[in-house]
Amino acid sequence: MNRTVLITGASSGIGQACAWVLAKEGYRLALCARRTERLEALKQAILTDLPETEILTFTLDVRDANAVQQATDTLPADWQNIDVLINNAGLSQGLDPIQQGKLSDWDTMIDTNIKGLLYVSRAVIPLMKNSTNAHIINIGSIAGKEVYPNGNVYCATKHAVDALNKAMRIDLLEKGIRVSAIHPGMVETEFSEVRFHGDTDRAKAVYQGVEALSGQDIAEVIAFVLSRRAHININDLLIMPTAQATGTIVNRNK
Ligand code: NDP
Ligand code: 8X3
Repeated sequence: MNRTVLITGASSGIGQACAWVLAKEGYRLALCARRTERLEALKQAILTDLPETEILTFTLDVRDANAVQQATDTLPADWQNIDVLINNAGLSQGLDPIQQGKLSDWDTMIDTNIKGLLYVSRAVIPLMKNSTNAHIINIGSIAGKEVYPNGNVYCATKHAVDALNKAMRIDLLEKGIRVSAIHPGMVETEFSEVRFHGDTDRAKAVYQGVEALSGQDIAEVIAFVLSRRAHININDLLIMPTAQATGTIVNRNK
């Protein structure tokens, strides 16, 4: 049977691109996010192009520990073996100095990027027990490798993902589950629109004059990482646009 991948945050950006790229490689797709209608539209679009693809969609807010457990406990019988988990759901909220940060923004980032990733991993890892080729991909960020002005809490959550990636690698070693972190720099998705609470002009300015990465660029690297022979684990990759040297040093001369 083809490998089954569960992708969190598949309704947009990197997660959506992973769904497309892995569908083309013959994976069975279990796709979740909060925006169900987006998942349904994605499913239909993939089925139009690639009618053989097996796709399961379900609504999930990764911040809700009970909902995460319930969703994985009630997966249809033929979806209870998961080979690949892509912990992609995540977001940034605000870009404020720490003394002015909004508590609700902090809670949302911590609950989604750290606690959500933990809840999903804890619920899905038992579903990998029959897989002969199990692999977890954790989506970190350049923000998990360095900090930048006003990035404070978002950077802290992605540093936590970096730490959890290393910790999972140790704890899951005996189970033979591969664990890899993908740390992108600037990727043009809905990320900045979400960070700036729907301010599209401010979001557009982030990508002005620079060729950012696309979700597809990241998804293709993930497909490569997943396709290595079983004795190879790519622990950690930092992937930047050519025009971006650090979180904040960007050549905008495009
Ligand atoms: P998008 O905003 O385009 O996509 C984010 C996805 O996460 C959406 O599908 C969204 O779905 C989902 N999501 C957010 N909150 C929740 C939640 N509580 N429960 C379930 N799903 C949720 O951004 P990206 O594709 O860019 O972001 C994907 C990942 O990549 C994130 O972890 C982000 O931190 C990381 N990243 C992004 C970079 C960038 O520059 N864009 C760079 C480095 C890392 P929905 O709203 O439907 O629930
Ligand atoms: C998203 C990229 O540079 O805004 O993780 O932190 S950045």
